[in-house]
Amino acid sequence: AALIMIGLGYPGEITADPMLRAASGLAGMIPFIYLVGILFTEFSRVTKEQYKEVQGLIHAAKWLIVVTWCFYPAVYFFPLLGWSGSSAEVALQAGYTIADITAKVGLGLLIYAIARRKTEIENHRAA
Ligand SMILES: *C/C=C(C)/C=C/C=C(C)/C=C/C1=C(C)CCCC1(C)C
Repeated sequence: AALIMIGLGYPGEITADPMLRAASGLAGMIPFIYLVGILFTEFSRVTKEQYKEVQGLIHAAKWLIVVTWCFYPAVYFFPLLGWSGSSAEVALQAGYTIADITAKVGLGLLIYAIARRKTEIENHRAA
């Protein structure tokens, strides 16, 4: 679904035609909504199977993914609001960069925190 989402969004990203951008972006929204739905249900299901001490962190990871992923289509649709030229391009690239840093670095730190917490719990139980 992620590959299909990127594949559908790509033609709109490299065109100057606003109609193609809109159609391509809307088509990409279909697998996106499917993915976010899966993320939500699966995260909620597996969170219950984890130690109580890490459930809050996993919950935070779920929300970080959902919120940061919504940045991408929002930024993608920027140029369709009638904004054009170099400032629109800079806004677009800045938007994607902020989304990338938050989604990747933020999620990486949360995963690290979850792994540490679980290791602490398991070491404590083994001792
Ligand atoms: C680290 C990179 C991440 C998390 C990238 C996520 C990208 C998306 C969620 C992209 C979504 C798009 C749509 C929903 C519509 C079509 C255009 C895209 C590909 C920007």
